[in-house]
Amino acid sequence: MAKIVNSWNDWDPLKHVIVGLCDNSVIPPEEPATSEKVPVDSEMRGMWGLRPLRTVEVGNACLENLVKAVEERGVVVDRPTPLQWNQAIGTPDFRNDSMMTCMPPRDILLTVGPEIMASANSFRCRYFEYLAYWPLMMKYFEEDPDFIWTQAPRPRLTDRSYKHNYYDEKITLEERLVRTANKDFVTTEVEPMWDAADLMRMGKDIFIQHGLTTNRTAMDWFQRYYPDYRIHAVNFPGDPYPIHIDATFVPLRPGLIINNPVRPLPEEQRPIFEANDWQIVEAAQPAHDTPPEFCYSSVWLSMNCLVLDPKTVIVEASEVNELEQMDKLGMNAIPVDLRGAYAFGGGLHCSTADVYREGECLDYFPNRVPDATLVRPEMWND
Ligand code: DAV
Repeated sequence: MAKIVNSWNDWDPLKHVIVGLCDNSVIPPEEPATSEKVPVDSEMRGMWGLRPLRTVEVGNACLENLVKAVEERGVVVDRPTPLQWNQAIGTPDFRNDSMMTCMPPRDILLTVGPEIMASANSFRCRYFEYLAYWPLMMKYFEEDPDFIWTQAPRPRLTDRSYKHNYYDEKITLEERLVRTANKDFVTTEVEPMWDAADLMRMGKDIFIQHGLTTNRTAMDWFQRYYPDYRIHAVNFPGDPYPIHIDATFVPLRPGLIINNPVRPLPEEQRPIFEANDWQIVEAAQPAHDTPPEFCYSSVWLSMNCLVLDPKTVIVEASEVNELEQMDKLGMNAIPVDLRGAYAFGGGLHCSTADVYREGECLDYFPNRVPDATLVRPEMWND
């Protein structure tokens, strides 16, 4: 019996990873959670159905580039088993005309040490996405006696889980930013809802972005589920569509984070980083002015990199500014052409989910200071 699953952060040496697949991917129909997130000026507004086959082929070819790049460096790669995502689904609480994809595994699978947990996504179209990973989970379960296979409490996703009329065609960007700053998001607090890509794992500390896809109740749930870890809530008021932390606040190695310059971490949330010698530097400007066709992520996928070890990082090949910045920061940057996969839900980090990184659970924040980000501060008063 072998040790298959182990990962405590995003930078320890990567040995085993899941890379998504674009097969049968669908642009999902509007639903309460998603009508709020497709930017008003996006060509994807009001459009749904199977993605054009040519784009699926290009996306998969890009993912093959990534598979090849990591395999050449000794990383074992697993792939999900896609479902026929254009099927309609139903539960006792809702019906939806289709599912979505299994391309960004990072949104679905959360690895914490020997545990992989399937998420509690707020999008109805993603309710059954975890099934694409179940064959792999069963394999890890058979091979690794210490693997902990978990499913977070399943949200009901009734209409009560969303604010209605949250989205209004006439709302200006400024008004949207005011909402974000006030932490006024489409999801309500009637149950825990979260995407795994909203969590940044740092050993004993887990930082969670409060935004459109992850609510405060989820953070409270995490603090009770992981009583030995410190759960922190962060938010980024400069982002009009805050979804996932990995194009906003990205650790490269112990002590170094790149932060999206238009989505800076608010001052009052910085002391925990400053007291522990974590440097927060502005990420380089994206090389592109617009996202590629049929893509609902922002141009900031430029910083959505995959760290292979504290000295080595994979960066998208066309992101020349980010490649140059990595070099300046002392990282050996490997370019991989992945832009053709962006439309399926993200960049290099999104496209993957950790199975095994060397290393153990360390405390990267040993200096305790008053910390406005703690979800349950009373648990950590020394
Ligand atoms: O900037 O659009 C994309 C993150 C996808 N996991 C953005 C966030």
